Amino acid sequence: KWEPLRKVGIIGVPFEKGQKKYGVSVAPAAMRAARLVDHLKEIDGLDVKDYGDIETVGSSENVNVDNMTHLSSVSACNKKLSECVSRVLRDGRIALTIGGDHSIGVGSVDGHYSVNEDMILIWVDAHADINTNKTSGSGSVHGMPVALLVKELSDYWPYLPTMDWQVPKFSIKNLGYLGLRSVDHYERLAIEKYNVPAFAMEDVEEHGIKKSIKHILQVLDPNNEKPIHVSFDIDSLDALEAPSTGTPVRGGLTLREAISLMEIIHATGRLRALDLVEINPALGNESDRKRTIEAGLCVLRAALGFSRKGTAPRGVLDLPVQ
Ligand code: Z70
Ligand code: MN
Ligand code: MN
Repeated sequence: KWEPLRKVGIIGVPFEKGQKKYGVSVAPAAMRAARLVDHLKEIDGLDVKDYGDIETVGSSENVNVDNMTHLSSVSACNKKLSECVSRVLRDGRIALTIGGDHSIGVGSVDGHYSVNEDMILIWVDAHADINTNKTSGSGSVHGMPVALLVKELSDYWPYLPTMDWQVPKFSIKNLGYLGLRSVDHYERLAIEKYNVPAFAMEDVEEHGIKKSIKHILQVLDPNNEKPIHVSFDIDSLDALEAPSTGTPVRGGLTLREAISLMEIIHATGRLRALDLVEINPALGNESDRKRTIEAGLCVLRAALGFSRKGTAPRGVLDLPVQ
């Protein structure tokens, strides 16, 4: 019943105020300079449209919420991103959001939820990003997007000025994790309290990547009927695969595992939104930067239908004769 959607819309989000290091905001430009659009157009039958970058500068009010840095900037950027993701989806395209730090998951998922209320969310990350401002050790909003999104945690937040546009409606019952290996104590408590299917690296180790993602999909959507949103933090990959990121963690997914994961997601035919976040081209040397961007491109291409075994030319039955 579901056929992969062969149209994609790219949204760049040059935003980095959800964390403290300079450079994540350069990633959309770095990905485009690495010929992101051309690489995607090379995928058989894929129609690619670049919607450009979200405007991330602009006056932001000075709101003060305890242990939550740059909230008004985060809010303003995400509001615009949410509207843009909704527009891309209404145009009949997969929404591909290139961050930026992971605080932009708020706008991306919010925009997707507005169009597809039955969506499920796969958070691929070394981290769970489900802190509130009470539980966060850093005050950085990129560690909080999941907690901002899910309705079950809305009572655990104070009133957040500038965030009135975002009413958490997404249920934590539609969330799954993959790749975890750096989870804070209260994040673990939240995962257990709500029984979130969470495949940490030790689970990937035990079951393998294919069974891990298939299990998550089976739990969240046993009838194979729901649109899928994948929010992919590049730090889910091992630090050797993707060194140019703000919080590299050793012992992560190999690029092959991530490609395999994305091939399975693609094969469902239900991928409707994909975020790629936390690539920081300003960190590491030239080789690190190149490797990280290439890894990101490989992950995107696999999600959007590139086949490692190759594809024969469409409608052609024989080799050309002399
Ligand atoms: C920690 C926090 C985080 C990424 C770090 C870390 C969160 N749990 N996410 N790097 N990508 O500060 O809340
Ligand atoms: Mn993250
Ligand atoms: Mn992370």
